[in-house]
Order: sequence, then structure tokens, then C-alpha cells
Amino acid sequence: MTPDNAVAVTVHPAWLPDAALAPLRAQPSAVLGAGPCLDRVRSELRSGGRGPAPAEARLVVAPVEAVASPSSVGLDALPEVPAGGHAIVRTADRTVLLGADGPATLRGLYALAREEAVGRMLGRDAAPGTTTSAPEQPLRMLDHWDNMTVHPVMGQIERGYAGGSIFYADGEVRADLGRVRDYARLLAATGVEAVGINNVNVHAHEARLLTDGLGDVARIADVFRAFGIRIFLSVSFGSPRVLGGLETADPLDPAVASWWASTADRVYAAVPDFGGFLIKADSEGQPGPFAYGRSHADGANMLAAALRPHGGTVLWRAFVYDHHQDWRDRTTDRARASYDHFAPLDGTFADNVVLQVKHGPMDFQVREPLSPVLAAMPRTRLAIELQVTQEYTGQQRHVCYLAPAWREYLRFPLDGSRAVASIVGGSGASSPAGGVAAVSNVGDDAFWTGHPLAQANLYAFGRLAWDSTLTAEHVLDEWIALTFAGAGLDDLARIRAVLHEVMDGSWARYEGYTAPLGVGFMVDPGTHGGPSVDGYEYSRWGTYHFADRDGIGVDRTVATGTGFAGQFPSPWRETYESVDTCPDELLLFFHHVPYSHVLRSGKTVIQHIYDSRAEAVEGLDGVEAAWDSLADLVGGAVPAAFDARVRERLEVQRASAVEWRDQVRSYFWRKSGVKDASGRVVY
Ligand code: GCV
Repeated sequence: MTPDNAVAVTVHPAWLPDAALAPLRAQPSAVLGAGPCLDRVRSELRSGGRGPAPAEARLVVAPVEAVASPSSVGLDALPEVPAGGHAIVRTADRTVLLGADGPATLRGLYALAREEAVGRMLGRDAAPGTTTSAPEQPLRMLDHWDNMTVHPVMGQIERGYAGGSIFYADGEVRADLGRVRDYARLLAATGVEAVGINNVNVHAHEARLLTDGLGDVARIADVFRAFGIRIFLSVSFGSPRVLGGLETADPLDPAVASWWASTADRVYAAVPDFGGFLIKADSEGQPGPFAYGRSHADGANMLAAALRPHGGTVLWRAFVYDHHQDWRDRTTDRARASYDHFAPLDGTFADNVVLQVKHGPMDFQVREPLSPVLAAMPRTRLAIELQVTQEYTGQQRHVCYLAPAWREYLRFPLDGSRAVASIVGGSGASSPAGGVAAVSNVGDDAFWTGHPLAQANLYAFGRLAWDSTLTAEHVLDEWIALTFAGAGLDDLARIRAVLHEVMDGSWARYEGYTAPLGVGFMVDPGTHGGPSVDGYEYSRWGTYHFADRDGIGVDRTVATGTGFAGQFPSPWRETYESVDTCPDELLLFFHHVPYSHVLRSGKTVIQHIYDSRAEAVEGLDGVEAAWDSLADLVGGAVPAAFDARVRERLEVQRASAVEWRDQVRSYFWRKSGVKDASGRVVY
């Protein structure tokens, strides 16, 4: 019989190969408690019921409520188990893992496997004693921009770079949800607890998941439930018209509210632990309350009322802006839009509404300031939205390990004192809790993420949502230790060194050869791949760099520009307002400066543009050489297919990076007429 967590041979096991669970499976274990997640614990441990009594087992795993007394699990006293988390007690002869509930116990089991793997890699034995772990964020969610059908422009997964959807094929929910089960398992091991299963751009066919498709939605929910993960549906605000035959979707119309209430009743009849609705309204063509002269709070609260009897949540996206701008009009600033729409609504959203705010004010660029909305709504539950799928960060063809970026965002003291992680997590002050959401990077590709190394981003998202104080390097160590758990220690040490060399600096490197100093975009408006320096310059989307013969950048100051800098609380509004204090990496986001402007690094803007594009590409030599140095491990510790895919992508990355370098350097030479002082070739 095939073990029920086995993956097809062609699918890479990512961070849960058998070898990662082997040390736990080798110990005589006892599992207490009942429920789908405890069944999963038993199946992970291969404990078929004939194991030792709990008091004699080497490993005891249980939700705390299932433990009758400390002595029944061989302990003198039971530890405090934090809400949503777990405690691990290690004595000389046993390990006892206690979870707050079934899902937390399962997550704890994966945490134990992780600790074993990292300890093995680093040669560190776990010390006796008690450790506890609790999630920093209540909401830890991955959003899928998956369509059921293949969209003529966007493909099946909007901004997806890893093949088709694991949920849908040929316009239907897949009959075989085996990949979904394996995915749920991977997510549970990172701490993710919620998944949005369809694109926020809700097309006509997918809209029906909410009604006709509920049986299939329930099948997906069943798969995730076994891993302690709730599901959400993206819904169209226009559903009462599109699906319900009403003439309006006006949130204040009683017939509309009643349609949503009875629809929610049917959803919960099919999926009792359904998470709620994720909604993109009045954004990029999606319907919303503005059409009826209503506010976003009116819209969100009406949906919240429909979900409230069932304990559901509305995740309302704050990504609202005018995408029909005129490039000639310098007064409209897309960066301002989200704050202008939402900050005045603080305190008016129902308590089962979470406002989901992209990390930056624009759109997941490789460098943006934090969104000031995150500091402007202390009486609203907020979630920061990150992007694991690499829409603007190399499309899973370039190595771009994003944990350093996410950690920077989550630890940034945006309201002057508290880190963003605390603001959204609701700790340390009166703000109510929201959490962290991100757009997934997974498809039906054999490596899940197209680029095998992009798996580390998916892993890191869950881990940083759990604990944003973890360093990016540590999270990478965890991913390496688990993913290569089957490697001998010497090989593992080499793999570890190489992957740090390839990945630690990859976000900075990607930024180095693409759009400079926070100015953003410079990509093709359709695919969002680059380079296309003027791709958006005369478009309607509000994303401009304003380069001319004298200078570049967007004046977003209060004094002379769009005023966006003034949306930040102190000290950031002053920091960004002044060209003297604005960090170099954000200079062109906030200021239009001459090419001769001297950065705090001591270089002029133009020389920085020239040098950093070239140096970033030169940095790829080291990356490629590092990967090459593992050649003798290929077919052994490094699977041949993994190596082949990485090599293929490194080649594509180099070609693309060279194109970025040469086009950006040539563009600015032609605009400015200023020579590159380094003497490198400019075309
Ligand atoms: C799902 C960007 C992307 C769109 C995406 C949108 C969003 O604009 O390019 O594909 O739509 O963000 O976040 O809603």
C-alpha cells in the first residue's frame, strides 16, 4: 500500500521529504486525541495503533485537552501551551509535544521535524527543557489567483509562473485533489492556516463557485481541514446581479443583503468551518459599492453581516486606485489612492472585516516604502498583503529570495514605535488583530514553483507570518535542512554554503539590475516582465518615472509634489520629505532629482545607475560558480532534475539580467548624455 502522504514520483517533495520525518518515525511514539489533524499526526508518524503506552513512549504527541494528567504522559507537570501554538518538553528519555488544539498539534509535529533537521545540519542537539511557540499573526493566509478556465491573456493562474492550477482543470474542480492534499501538508508545516482558493478578479465562470460549485468547494475544504487550514472564496461584489438575478448589488438594498445572507447560509451548510469572503471591489474593473454611491465600509459591513452568524470574516482589499489616469496629469498619484480611500473610514468597519493592504502603496515592486495605510487605521483590523508569486521580482525565472524583504517590511516601525508585524498582529496596543496574507507562487509544476529555489519563498512566507523575528538566513537554513534532509552531513554543509551564496543576496541583486532607487516598474505592461524602461511611461496605470534629459523620479513631497510623503506618521513623513534624509533606495520614489544628485553613498544618481546594474550582473558569476561547485553531488544529494531546472533558470536569469543592465544603462546614457565614469561599455 502506498503511504497516504506519498507524492507521485514526478513531484518534488519540497520541504517534507520522507527523510525529514524519519527521525521522528524512528522513535516509539504515542499519539493522543481524535480528529482529522490527529489522524494526520498518526499517519505522519506511521503510528498504526500498536505503539507503546504514552507513559513509556519516547515521543508523545497530543492536544493538551487530551492529556488526563502529567503522569499519564510521563511528566511531573504540564507546560503552559500558548493559544494557537504548542509546547515541547524534552527530558532525558522523552519528548512530549502538546498542541493548543488539533491543528496546532499537527503544526507542532512539523516544528519538531524542523528542529530535528536543523539540529542535525548544524550539529546541535536539542537541550532538555521546555520551549513554546505561538503564532504572531492570527491570520496567516495564502491567496491563489487561480482561474478555473485558462484566461486568454492571464493564463490559468493570474501572475502564475509554475504551470496550471492544482485546484482546477478544464473549467472544473479537479476530481483528483492529491496535489492539493500534498500542498496543504506543505503549508501546514510552515504554519499557514487559511487559503483563498480562487482569483480575486472573479470571472463569470468562477463566480459560480459561490453557488452551483459549493459541492466542489466542500471537497477542497475537506482536504485542507485535515491539515488545520480553512478556506476562503474570492467573490464578486456584483454576485447578487450576476448570480442572484437581482437588478442591483447596492449594499444598502435589503434584497441584496438578504441575498448575501442566504448565500452565506448555504455556504456554511456545505462548509461549516468556511473562513469567509475575500473581495477586490472597485479596483481594476471589478464591481464595488462606488457604483451605488456607497462607501467601502458600507460594502464590507453588509457582507460581514451575512457572515457574522457563522463566525466568518470578510477580507476586503485596499488595492483601490484609478487605473484610467492621464500621464499628462501630475496631480493624480496612484501611491496616494489607498490611503485617500480608506484612512477616513477607520473605525467604521465591522469587527469581522479585515482590510487587506498591499505592503507598498503601488504594486509589489522590488522596492517601495511601506503603505501608510498600515499606520493610519488603528481602529481597523488590518492584514498586510505580500506577494510570493514573483510578478515583479523575476517571475520564478530569476532567483529572488524574498524573506529579507518581507522581514524588513514586517519589522519596520511604521507608526514610529511598533513594527508592522505588531500593528497587524494587534499586539502591544489597542489595535485589533488581523494578520498576514500573500499571493501564492504554486502551480502544477513538478517543483511546485517553477524555479526550485522559489520553494524557499513559499516556505519563508509561512515562517515569517508565524514569527517575523526569525532572520531570513535562519529561515533559509530551515528550508535547506528539511529539503535536503536525506543528504549526508558533509554534502549538506556544502549545499548549505552554496545556497546561502546563491540566495541570501538575491533580492538585492535583482533590485541591482532592474529599476533603480525605488522608481519601480520599467516593465512590459502586459506581462510585467522586463526590461521595458518606458513600458508604462505614457500609460493609464499611473506608474511613471518621469525621466528626462536632466533627471528622474517622482516628486511625492508635500512641499512641491503630490503630498504622498505627508500620509506617513512622523518620523517617516519628515524622513521621506527631505531629499537629505530620504534613504537612497527610495530616493526616486519620493523625489525628482538631477542625475548629478549625490547619494548618501557618495555616488551621483547616474553613476549609481550605471555601476549597480553592471555590478549586479557581475554578481551572477559567483552565483553560477557556486551552483557549479555542487556538480559532483548531482544525482545524489542534489536530485538531477532539480539541478537541471536550476541550471536552466540560471541561464534565463543571466540573459534577462544582461538585457536589463544594457537597456537601463543605455537608456540613461541616451537621456542624460552623462558618460559612465567606470569606462564600461554603454551601447
Ligand atoms: C489579481 C496587479 C496585478 C494584477 C492583480 C492585481 C491585484 O495589478 O498585475 O494581475 O490582479 O495586482 O492585486 O488585484
